[in-house]
Amino acid sequence: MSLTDLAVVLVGAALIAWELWFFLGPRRGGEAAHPNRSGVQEVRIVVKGGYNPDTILVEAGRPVRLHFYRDETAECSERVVFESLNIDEALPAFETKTIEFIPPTPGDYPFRCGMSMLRGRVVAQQGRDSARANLGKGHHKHG
Ligand SMILES: [Cu+2]
Repeated sequence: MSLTDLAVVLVGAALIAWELWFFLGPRRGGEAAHPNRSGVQEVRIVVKGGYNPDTILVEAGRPVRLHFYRDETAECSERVVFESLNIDEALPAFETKTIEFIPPTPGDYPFRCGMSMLRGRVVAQQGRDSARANLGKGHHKHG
């Protein structure tokens, strides 16, 4: 094996590692919704060339209230669609649109813009403790 071959192999391995981190890593992150006094799990999401945060951790079977603030006029983000929940709503520019639903079962509830270019998801988990436990498993706490 020549030195060039070795370099190619090493670069390839690094790329694979990065891809694994990129696609699997962020899954463990996300922002946990904070339940208000009546137990509604609320999160504010800023829409600007994407969704921030784009991963929201909630407890399944409890109401979720997402406040989408669209901080741009770009056409791309003018609708938000939760296909699995039959939600398709307009997001007026520089306004907050509140979307409320109850994720019936644990699992992923993806959302996207009208053209599927911007993406995010609500991750519903069983019980609030598991949502919290999961939060701690981000990249900062390895080893
Ligand atoms: Cu779009």
